[in-house]
Amino acid sequence: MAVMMTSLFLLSCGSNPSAKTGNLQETKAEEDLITVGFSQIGAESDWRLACTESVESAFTTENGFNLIFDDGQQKQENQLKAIREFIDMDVDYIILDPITEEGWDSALQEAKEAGIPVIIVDRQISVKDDSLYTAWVGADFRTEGDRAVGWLSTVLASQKGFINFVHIQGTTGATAQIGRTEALKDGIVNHNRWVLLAREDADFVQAKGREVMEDFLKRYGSRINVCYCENDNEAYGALQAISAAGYRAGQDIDQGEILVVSFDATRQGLRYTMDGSISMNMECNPLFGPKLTEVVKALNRGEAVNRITYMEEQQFVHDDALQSFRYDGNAYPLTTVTEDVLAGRKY
Ligand code: GZL
Ligand code: ZN
Repeated sequence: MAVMMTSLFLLSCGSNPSAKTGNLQETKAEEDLITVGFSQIGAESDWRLACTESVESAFTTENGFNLIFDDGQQKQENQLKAIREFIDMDVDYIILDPITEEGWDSALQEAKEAGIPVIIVDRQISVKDDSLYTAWVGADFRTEGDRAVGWLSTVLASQKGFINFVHIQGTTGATAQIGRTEALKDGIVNHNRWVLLAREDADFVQAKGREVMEDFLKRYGSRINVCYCENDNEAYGALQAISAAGYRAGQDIDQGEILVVSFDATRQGLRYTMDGSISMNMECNPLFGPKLTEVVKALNRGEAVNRITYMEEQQFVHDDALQSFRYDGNAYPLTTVTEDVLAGRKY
């Protein structure tokens, strides 16, 4: 990151001697660009890569931006360091995707004192002074969880006995984890036959999802009826553990199948939802780029912007009872559905 920052620093501060004698028009064009520092969490999941790609393809020089990207490698201290480097570089705007909600007050206070507006994307932050950020664009994670639990409530309604859940959580303290976890906690309270066997943080990554599910299967084996994964990469890991232990993922829990639900609805996640390995997938839309450019350009024109902007999200269902794959009000027969129904989905 330091190397990339330094080269961009030279470029943007014009201390590179050739820039002085270079084509003035070009330097002028550079000065017209809106310089945006983007602190991204990391590259932990397919969803995250799609999020990064969306921002990078929207914040282009052709579109009037000079984007400085920093990969926080899943560590808050790296993100805090990037924010302070953006301040030193005197960027025009800072966009932050915060790994967890706490711990941003002092760095964002420094940005405020430097007169640099901050936009939060994806997950949320919890700060004492709400003026430390201007806008947030993201998903309503609690609603995502409630919609997942709502689907489970209908598909499990016919079950007579107790239904045993294992819960693979995302990064503790991330807004996505908080919303999706609280929804299941309430679901278990509201369904007297739902039982939680175990809950564990797998950091939204596949390897930990597999490790956690291997442990759950060792401890509970065929008692497990439902596996609630807080993102697709954890679900991929859980599916590996399920088949390696000789179990099957599916909706026929009376026959010992393990019903897996997930979040993100990435392309691979939807492939598993079509074949029934995942039974329900709640979309978490990562395509923030265009909305974020609108917010920055509006601010740059001195216009007010919405403080909160939610992304549109759909629920994808593998319906064994009706033998169909459903989303967006459409039902595709399981026997003939192909990936073509996902046309246009970029992630
Ligand atoms: C949700 C996002 C989560 C995704 C995971 O908006 O923060 O982080 O659900 C990603 O895939 O790692
Ligand atoms: Zn099926």
